[in-house]
Amino acid sequence: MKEGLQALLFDVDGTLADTERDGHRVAFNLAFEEAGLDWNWSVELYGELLAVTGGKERMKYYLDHFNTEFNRPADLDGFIAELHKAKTAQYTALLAEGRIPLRPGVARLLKEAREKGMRMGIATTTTPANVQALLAHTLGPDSESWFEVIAAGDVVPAKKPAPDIYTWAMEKMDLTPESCIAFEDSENGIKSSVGAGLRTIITVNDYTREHDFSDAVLVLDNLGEPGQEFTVLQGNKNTLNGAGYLDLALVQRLADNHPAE
Ligand code: XBP
Ligand code: MG
Repeated sequence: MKEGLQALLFDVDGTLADTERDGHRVAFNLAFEEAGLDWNWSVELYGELLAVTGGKERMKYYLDHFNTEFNRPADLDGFIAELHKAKTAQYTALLAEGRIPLRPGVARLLKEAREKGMRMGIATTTTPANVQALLAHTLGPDSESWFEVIAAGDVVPAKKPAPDIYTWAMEKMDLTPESCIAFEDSENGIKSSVGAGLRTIITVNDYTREHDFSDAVLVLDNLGEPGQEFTVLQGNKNTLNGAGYLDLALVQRLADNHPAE
């Protein structure tokens, strides 16, 4: 029997909120300053560093490719781990100040899915504390419970673009790719979700607008709101029936029209 759509799986950074340029990047620079390091990641450099997912992995990539002169401590992994803890503290403080809002349509779609009993999960490369802080400070203290699974950070050996985090989330939810659809923002993200067999809806941001989303079911500038329509960047407009924002009915139509392979 063909399974209908049972669950929505969400990426976090760039998808739920536009967190990278004014959130994570700022937090990294504050942690570097706090540690007395002369490292400073500009908006442009950070765009290059985003090729690597995971903050710890991104700092190592930075040293290997952009700061080879740095006099590395003997325990480099330990040094990076400590720096990353400080960065996470800085980032969650930024979220607590309400500096990073959810993207258009995200709260609306999450609330509709919850009201209509659509199961939800999160599959992200970021640190669990960051997800908890984003949800708490944008949707309220109980919003973490809206998601059956928060698959985040180091819970899997290989981060995106590997499919591991999505596969892990579906295993925990006892779901197959045929009954899920993923929401992503980047090339690393869609490689991961499609690699796990998932149909994927993309909302781009300034860092990812030019990425390759040829495997996406639909590419939008954002999920849209009534009166604040989305722009379709890629996808079959017939399925959209003139819709201007993504609601659950449209997600289900997209899933029905694009059977999982
Ligand atoms: C985005 C990432 C994360 C964040 C930084 O994750 O790659 O590494 O940039 O967060 P996603 P951490 O798009 O999968 O949500 O420093 O906690 O890794
Ligand atoms: Mg992302």
